[in-house]
Amino acid sequence: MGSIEQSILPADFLWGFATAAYQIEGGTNEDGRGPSIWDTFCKIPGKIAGGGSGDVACDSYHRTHEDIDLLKACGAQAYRFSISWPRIIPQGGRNDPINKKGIQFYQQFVDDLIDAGITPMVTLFHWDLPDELDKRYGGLLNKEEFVADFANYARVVFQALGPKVKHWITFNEPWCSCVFGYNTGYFAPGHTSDRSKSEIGNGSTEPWIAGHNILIAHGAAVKIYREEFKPSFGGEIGITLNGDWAEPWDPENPADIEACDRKIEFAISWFADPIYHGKYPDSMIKQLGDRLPTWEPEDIALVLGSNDFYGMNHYCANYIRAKTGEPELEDIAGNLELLLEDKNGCSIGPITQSPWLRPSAIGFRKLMKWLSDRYGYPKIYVTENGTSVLGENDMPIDELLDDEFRVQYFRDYIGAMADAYTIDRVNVRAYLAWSLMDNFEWAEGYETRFGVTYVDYENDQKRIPKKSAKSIKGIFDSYIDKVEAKL
Ligand code: PNW
Repeated sequence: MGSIEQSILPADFLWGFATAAYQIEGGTNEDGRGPSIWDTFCKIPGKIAGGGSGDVACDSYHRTHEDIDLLKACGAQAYRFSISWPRIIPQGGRNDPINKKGIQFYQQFVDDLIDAGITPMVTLFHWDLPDELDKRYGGLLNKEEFVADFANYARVVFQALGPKVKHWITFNEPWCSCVFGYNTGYFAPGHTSDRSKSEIGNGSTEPWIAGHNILIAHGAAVKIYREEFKPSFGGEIGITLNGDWAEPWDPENPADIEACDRKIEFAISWFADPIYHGKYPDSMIKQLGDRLPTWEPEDIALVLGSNDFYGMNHYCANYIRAKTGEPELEDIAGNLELLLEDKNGCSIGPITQSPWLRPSAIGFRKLMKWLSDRYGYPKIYVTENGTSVLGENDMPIDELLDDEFRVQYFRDYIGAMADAYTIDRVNVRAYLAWSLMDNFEWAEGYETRFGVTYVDYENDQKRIPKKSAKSIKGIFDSYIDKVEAKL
């Protein structure tokens, strides 16, 4: 590299690992927890690979100390986890009883994390909606009820954990909740227009309604936090959006190049434009017409400016090929195809266990720059980044633990992030690897592993760190600036 200076990350950069309640906790019937839409969804035959559910998962509900030990052994500074709404309010609603035991569980956990020197980052909603709210009024589809119930739940959690938790995430990946929950039916509650998969659902309208309501609920929770808690507790709050990078399938075709921006707009700007610009992207308005809800002045007032930081979940990149005909009614992507290979048959990245995930670290850097340009260089927290490994679940244990593929993924992605910070002036300040341990990978069940720690589901959920668990600290140490002020 000669005279080129090495990229760095700032001295106060915060890094660690992420998980989500339903994916790790288990204990679904314990201490008064109510069912979530995922408990119900997992009971429907054929929805989850291998017929699994989160009933036991990693049993983290009973092993918080083991999880904290893992974090310490990895040298982690932060831990992002989510709160199970049906543990806090088993039926979910604002007039329903609050479950003290649920609150105590998370209070104790936060205390234990802080005692261990680990900064908690809390997600309020990582998809496990109390089932009762879906049955009572249609869950995310009912604006008045859902917003009021989420706001109430958020206030209860801020009150319980507010003095100790300084980093809050309202919603995890609303795109997944809307598209997989209400268009393809791949996730709970499984709505889709495809009657062979579900008796209910309208994939051409419901995703847009659910997304609109999530944004308003996010805005309502942020207003409560800023008005009632932030003045005394400090702290910050934002939403976490998923989004992958897009490269043209044919770089010489202007339609494919244009479709790349449209792809990111349909995936990310759907939520980020209202938050940073107070409106939906023009490309979405054009394609969706009156199926995209319009903003009431009081609603957009809640949403605009509601991020203290941009929560970025990011995994991979795709090649994008524009479709030529009129968009289909059920289209959620922006009238384009997502492909893993370009025009010449070149793969965007190596194959993993997840059909949708092929790593491309340069795409991470490019997307951070794209977001920074569009949204005015916000503070970015990377709230998830990681990979599955092809065939990992079937490997002999020694081979599985030696997950060099995952280590290389982290080297490449963390390096790309340091380049984005150093060269592109992207204001990235935190990074949480997905995931601390193998866990319930939603519709893919337990067959796909994302952990830096192996979980032996056959043997009492025993945890064994993989090579990647031991490698991330060294990667960060090589980038994080040792000297604060060079000015
Ligand atoms: C995210 N896709 O989900 C979630 O936030 C995590 O709970 C999950 O375990 C992790 O990524 C790994 O999948 C996604 O199909 C699930 O494009 C599926 C997709 C994207 C993100």
